[in-house]
Amino acid sequence: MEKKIRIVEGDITGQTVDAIVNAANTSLLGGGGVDGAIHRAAGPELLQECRQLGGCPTGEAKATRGYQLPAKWVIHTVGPIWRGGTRNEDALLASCYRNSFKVARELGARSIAFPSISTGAYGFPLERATRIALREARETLAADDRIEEVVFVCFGQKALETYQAVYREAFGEESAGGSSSSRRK
Ligand code: AR6
Repeated sequence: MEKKIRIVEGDITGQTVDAIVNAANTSLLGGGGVDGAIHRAAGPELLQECRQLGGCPTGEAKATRGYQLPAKWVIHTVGPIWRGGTRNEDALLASCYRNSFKVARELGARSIAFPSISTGAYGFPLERATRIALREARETLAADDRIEEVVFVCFGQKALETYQAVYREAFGEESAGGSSSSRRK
């Protein structure tokens, strides 16, 4: 089961998977960070489709097509803004992962790549977020045979090392996937 989780360093827009997850905001109309990168790589049709979705509450997820991305779908989720940990941030972040997996199942996606939701502009502590991400992936993979591969795309060395360390702690072994992504555009 654990072998279905891969940890790679790189840019999520180059990932060859069925669906990539976007760390968006409640407007779903684009932004900076990974959201900006995904919109640039997918092309303007992505924004056109996002305009039809009417936004998305924190912790939920909505899908669009991937347009010029190698991924067929983009699952847009909205992570919590970190406010010190007292505003239900952990549960909301877990809900982003859970709802993204739920949407992936509905789409029939077998492989899905995640960025580190909320850990950039939204300020969620990286290690704490990584524990939640890996726990949710593990639980989904244990309960669901249809999702075959979950890729965590780490943007930079610090994120990569954090994911690998939390993975070792949780699973007691090295993760599959190596230390650099050959799928970068
Ligand atoms: N591929 C993979 N990961 C990336 C990429 C990329 N191309 N670019 C950045 N990251 P952030 P948030 C990492 O700020 O914290 C946007 O403006 C980055 O290093 O993109 O959820 C939205 O519109 C970090 O680890 O998202 C919202 O307003 C992670 O992606 C707001 O930012 C998430 O950082 C959402 O903030």
